[in-house]
Amino acid sequence: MFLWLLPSDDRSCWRRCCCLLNYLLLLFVLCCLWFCIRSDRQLLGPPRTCRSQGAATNFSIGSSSLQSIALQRMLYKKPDALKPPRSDICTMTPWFAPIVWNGTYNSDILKAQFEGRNIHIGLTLFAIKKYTVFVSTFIDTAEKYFMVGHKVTYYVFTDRVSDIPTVELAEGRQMVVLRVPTYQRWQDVTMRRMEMLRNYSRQRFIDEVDYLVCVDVDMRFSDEVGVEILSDLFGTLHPGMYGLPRESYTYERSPQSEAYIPLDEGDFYYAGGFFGGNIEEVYKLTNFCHNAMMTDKAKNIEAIWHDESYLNKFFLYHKPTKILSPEYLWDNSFGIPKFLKRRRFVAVPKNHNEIRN
Ligand code: 5GW
Ligand code: MN
Repeated sequence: MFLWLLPSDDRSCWRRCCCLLNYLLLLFVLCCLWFCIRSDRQLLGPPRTCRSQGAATNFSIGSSSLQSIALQRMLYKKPDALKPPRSDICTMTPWFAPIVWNGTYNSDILKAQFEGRNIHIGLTLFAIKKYTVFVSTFIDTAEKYFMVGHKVTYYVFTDRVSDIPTVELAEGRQMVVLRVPTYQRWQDVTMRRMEMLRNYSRQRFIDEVDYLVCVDVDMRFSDEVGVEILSDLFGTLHPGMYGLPRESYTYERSPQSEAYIPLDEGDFYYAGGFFGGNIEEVYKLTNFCHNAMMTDKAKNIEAIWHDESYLNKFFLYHKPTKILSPEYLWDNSFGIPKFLKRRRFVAVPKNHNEIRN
């Protein structure tokens, strides 16, 4: 209303100024709106940076749910970046797979990492023909030392279901007896394990367990075997061959065989009596071994150490993500070398003539 007090020229000038100011204000409001919408879109879009570590969070990607691990305050000896925990043995492969020896890991930290994951482990054993005599010692000692505190299912493959003893198991542990065919040739008895593990991995294990541990039955547990062994794919150093040059490993040396490994190749000699991993990896391993055996069989060939030879071929070109030291598969007939601080899983002496006929 003061405008009317001004001269007419000044009035129109003042109006123009007001108009300009209004336009500027409108532009400012529009800019603000545009920025708001833009930042809203960014918030709704996919996260651009990793979530901060430390807090326990559950989130989903596609259909699978991932869980991050939060550790509590713990007191333990600090690792030393300039000093390996042990210098008498090799603890790491050139493809960065740890080799599990006593004194190289802290089981409290590992236990805390696995806590809350509620993992379920399948332990597979074959007791065909007279090998059923080994089952009760195997299970009794496994109850004491194998994955104590975790969910465990023993899968006992046998042709003599009525010979399998009923054993009282700790809470969270169960036994499943699976009837399988008998093969006449003993070589087929050990080799066909791959086929059966392959089939059951696809048909059953994938729905029931997170990890499989596949072992010989003529064994006893005599010390802890826990989550330190678990990894996507693991094998075990053979107790008779860990220190030898590759040329003297008893790999299959005939180029006609699918298990053939040339003299200038090979990392370790892995034992047929202890391997495992997640179900997908165990499926790939057993499927490869069974198919390779069938290809050889069609040519009337059988690798020198049967399933073990094909296992070694697989591990050469599909390197395990973890390797167990011979602490996990020992035979007392090899004595007790100084570097062997624990014997966790040991062969039960058997009368070959008596048990194999
Ligand atoms: C029988 C005769 C000769 C070799 C093996 C067998 C045999 C093996 C058998 O009659 N029944 C049977 O269940 N097996 C399974 O194959 C067992 O799970 C056994 O632990 C595995 C490997 O055979 P081993 O333990 O006799 O082989 P080594 O090399 O450990 O002595
Ligand atoms: Mn054995």
